[in-house]
Amino acid sequence: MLAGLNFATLLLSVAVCQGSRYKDIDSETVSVDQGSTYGSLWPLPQQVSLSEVSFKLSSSSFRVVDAEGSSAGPSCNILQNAYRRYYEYVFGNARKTGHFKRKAATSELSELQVSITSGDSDCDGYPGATSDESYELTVDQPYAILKAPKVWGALRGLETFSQLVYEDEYGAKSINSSKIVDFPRFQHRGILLDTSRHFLPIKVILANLEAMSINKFNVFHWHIVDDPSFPYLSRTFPQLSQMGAYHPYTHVYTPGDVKMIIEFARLRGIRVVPEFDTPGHTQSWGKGQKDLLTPCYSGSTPSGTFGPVNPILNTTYDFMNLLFKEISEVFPDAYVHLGGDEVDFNCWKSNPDIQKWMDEHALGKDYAKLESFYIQKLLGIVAATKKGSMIWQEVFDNGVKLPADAVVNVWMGSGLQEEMFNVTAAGFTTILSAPWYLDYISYGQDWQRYYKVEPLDFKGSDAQNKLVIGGEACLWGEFVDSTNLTPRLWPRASAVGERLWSAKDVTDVNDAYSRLAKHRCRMVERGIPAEPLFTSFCRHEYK
Ligand code: CP6
Repeated sequence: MLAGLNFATLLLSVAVCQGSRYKDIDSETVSVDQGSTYGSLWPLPQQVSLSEVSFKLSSSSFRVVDAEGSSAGPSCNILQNAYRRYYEYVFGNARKTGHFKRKAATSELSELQVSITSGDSDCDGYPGATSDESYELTVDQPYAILKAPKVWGALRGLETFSQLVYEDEYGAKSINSSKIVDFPRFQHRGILLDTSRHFLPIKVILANLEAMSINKFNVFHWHIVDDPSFPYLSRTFPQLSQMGAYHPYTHVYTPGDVKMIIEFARLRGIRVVPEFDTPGHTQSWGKGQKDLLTPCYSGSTPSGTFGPVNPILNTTYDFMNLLFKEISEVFPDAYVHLGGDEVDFNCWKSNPDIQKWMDEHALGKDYAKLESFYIQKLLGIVAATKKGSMIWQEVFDNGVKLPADAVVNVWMGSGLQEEMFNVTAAGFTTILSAPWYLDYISYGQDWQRYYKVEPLDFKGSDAQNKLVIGGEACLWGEFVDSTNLTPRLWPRASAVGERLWSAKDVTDVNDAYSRLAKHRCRMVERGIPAEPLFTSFCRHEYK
């Protein structure tokens, strides 16, 4: 069929169809790179002063070392690991042998000294909701100095240092004398990946954690299970993945896999917040756990299909108790995401036992109340494991009495400002996802749309603004797997990264374009297949 079609005609008709849309896209599209005074820095640090004075960096003499008096030493894995990583990134494609002098020449920078300035470096811990990521970087002779209260800031500063290094035509590395003072505008800067719609191999997850650290993201929101598959291998309930995963051995995350992902993330200052979404989005759970889901009825007989988690059975809560106890032990983060989104009430409506129970408990026909009853109990179960809860906005909207430390994840685009206002007026912390659904794709430079979002663009008080702790870019998994996930996410998520890290007034799209195009090439050089912004080339193309 297709072979018979004239391909040129096909293309032409597509172009004509979209004709009306071309104009406004073109006016949005920045096609001339006017250069940025800030080189390739991304996200832009809070304070940057760069001088014209430049130093050479030689792969044979340059070292990253612990400064004297640093509270982290050679036993700090996070730093030692990062020193090696960034040395490789800086000199990765430089000629290795004999080209440079062993001894540093006068115009050479010989060392980056890293100093952790607070008594406890946090080196042996996990990053958390209040971790300090600030740092100060001074590049001058005879050495550059990176100071940070905690290792987390040192990680961000090392990334910035590596972004200041540039290459001359002969491949020699240089860096300019500079002074940077930096800290994030928002504490919570997340990426949501969905491993249920498609299984994502460990390698893909790790590559994206690496890309996250390059973009100064610090939360991996792991939407690990959902309707289509249950890839989490539970020690307590192994039948969940045995029956519910796409494949019981090849498409699961074993305890060892999960450990590896958490450690890889920790070394990059990234929290791993798992989401076990209930009571909706749980079709795959039902395959391995009998009586967990509500049987749907057609008329007076069970139809053979199942709905959300059954909220009226004690066995449901026994199960959740054990599962969330395990989760609290497997995932070290102080928060677990409980979902609570998009619950379809039709099945509950059809089921006579649910009807009867609701009558007995004076809930009438209010299914949002039934959902709230369930979530309320689940919040208690999670609180008993000493964890905090994150939940999607519906849980707040339904009037559930939330613990004071609950985090409300706002994802619905309509009525967004009002929702942000209401959640913060009620005193809850919130993270914004609604404008950053990166699974939506369209023609042109949609990163600019994500870039232009201002999270505090609702009419709240200062106290309300403080409750907006950040945001998340979401890449839901229906249309992505290991073949296309990384280029679809990067550099589009980078736009969100700068919005969440940099100062509020960093909004110049032309300046951003120039820096982001270079930043994207840097990701490509580092082995991350980030897609192009527009017509361009990279000095070192993806191999
Ligand atoms: N899966 C889950 C999804 C979505 C949500 N939850 C979703 C809904 C609407 C859009 C994109 C994603 N795929 N579990 C909502 C939070 Cl447009």
